[in-house]
Amino acid sequence: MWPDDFAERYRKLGYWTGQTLFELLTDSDHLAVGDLSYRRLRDRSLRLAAGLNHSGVRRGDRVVVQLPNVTEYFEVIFALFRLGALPVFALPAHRASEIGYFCSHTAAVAFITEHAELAAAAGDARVILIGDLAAIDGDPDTLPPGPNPSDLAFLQLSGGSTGLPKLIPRTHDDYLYSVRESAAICGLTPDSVYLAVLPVAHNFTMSSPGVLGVFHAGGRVVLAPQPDPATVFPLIARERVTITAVVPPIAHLWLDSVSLATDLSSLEVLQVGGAKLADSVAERVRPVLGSQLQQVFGMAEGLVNYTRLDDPDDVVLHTQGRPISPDDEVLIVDDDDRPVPDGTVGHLLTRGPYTIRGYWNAEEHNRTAFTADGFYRTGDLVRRRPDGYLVVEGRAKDQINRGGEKIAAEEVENHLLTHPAVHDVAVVAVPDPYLGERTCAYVVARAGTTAPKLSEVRTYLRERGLAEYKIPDRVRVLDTFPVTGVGKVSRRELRAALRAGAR
Ligand code: OOB
Repeated sequence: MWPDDFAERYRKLGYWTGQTLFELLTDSDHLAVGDLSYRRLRDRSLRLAAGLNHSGVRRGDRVVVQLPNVTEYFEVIFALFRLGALPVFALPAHRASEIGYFCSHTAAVAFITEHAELAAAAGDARVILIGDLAAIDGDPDTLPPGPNPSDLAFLQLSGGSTGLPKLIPRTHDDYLYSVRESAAICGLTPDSVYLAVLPVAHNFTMSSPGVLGVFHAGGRVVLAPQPDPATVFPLIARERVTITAVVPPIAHLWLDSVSLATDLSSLEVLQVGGAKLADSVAERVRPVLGSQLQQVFGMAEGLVNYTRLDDPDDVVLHTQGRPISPDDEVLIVDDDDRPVPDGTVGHLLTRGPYTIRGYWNAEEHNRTAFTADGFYRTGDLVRRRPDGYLVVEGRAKDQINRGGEKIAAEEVENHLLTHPAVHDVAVVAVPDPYLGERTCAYVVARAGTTAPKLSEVRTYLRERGLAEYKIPDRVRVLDTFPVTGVGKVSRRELRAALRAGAR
């Protein structure tokens, strides 16, 4: 993790305060989430922690958690935080392929899910279905000491650009710092009511300021089972929601559906992030919803940028914000790692008090994903304005951003390469007016076979247990792949060439 001199500095500056995430729960009778008060959530999490501990879950153990937006999710994560066991945050959309990998790669002791059909993928991990949780109960007085604040708190998933997803190790200290500062930047108070629309395990919903930011402020979380206007608008009206966070396509959909709304007058702030928000959508937020727009450009690896609530329109509408911390170091460099002047587009590198110094157990990958002096190579192409605000201009990583859902091209390619009729494949992003990007698989058929059609590709990948959002939207068949200069192209270059051609 961080070198000692950095850690010492971050402590001295008061960023790392020596608390653990479990300490976010107080004994207040104010509602925390759903119908659970802070006190009840705390008591229930302690009993669950004791029960899990009794059945063998220990400090440092990994537990893959895959739950939808329900109150049990909170009981589980706070129980694990109390024990010092590490939740591995899977998304509800993940299927056997991803779950199997998370369980085996982390040697997880348990897998907590609502999907009984994924049990077989868990391997040696004990499967705990959501309905079984209520019966796991123990005496909190039997609990062993909890984790240290500098210990890992959980493993978050990276959007990924390689064949297998990388895991992001976050500590109690570093995560709490980003949570506290985010809550302040977003003006959260005990009167805040936050609607969790995106999956609660995503970094945006969890900590930017997310559900944990709300708990820090003593506010209330309301859970949306789905993001569609028919579900969400009545919830906003009934619960007097003050702030929520969405990806651009959901913002777009809400704006187009506002005639269905009864009363959105409580909604003070609409946060939009996860993918680039088009100016044309940004400009409609205040006139149509009556809410302040806040752009959020963040990453599970750490760095989060926000437009501030009192920023002028020019900043809020046309930038992706500025970093949380005065000690977020932002470098914008050319292809040879030389800094470029403000206003010039370059690669964004960053390091700071809540940005990881390496992925979990991925030494080889870390050598290229981080610089020698510990900067994370985000893979994003940005421009810095003279006022310090960042504008996202594109991406250098082999990733598709499908409306905020991240897809590693290589991961999908590796699955398709196992198909008997596929000789070669390159998966690229194609522009889409609604999602920003969709996925196209360019396929070369194996000699003597016919390349699989879209429907076959989709069925094949589903059967391999790949999450639905990673399944290509289009398939294009080519006789051969274009080759450059020396003849042999890496798939990386090929993806770039096809991406350029697809636009
Ligand atoms: C958030 O986190 P991740 O880890 O799912 O994805 C991070 C990547 C960034 O590197 C960037 O490529 C893209 O998502 N991204 C944006 C963006 N916000 C994220 N690209 C353009 N404009 C934006 N506003 O997506 C995430 C984590 C915390 C808060 C918000 C988003």
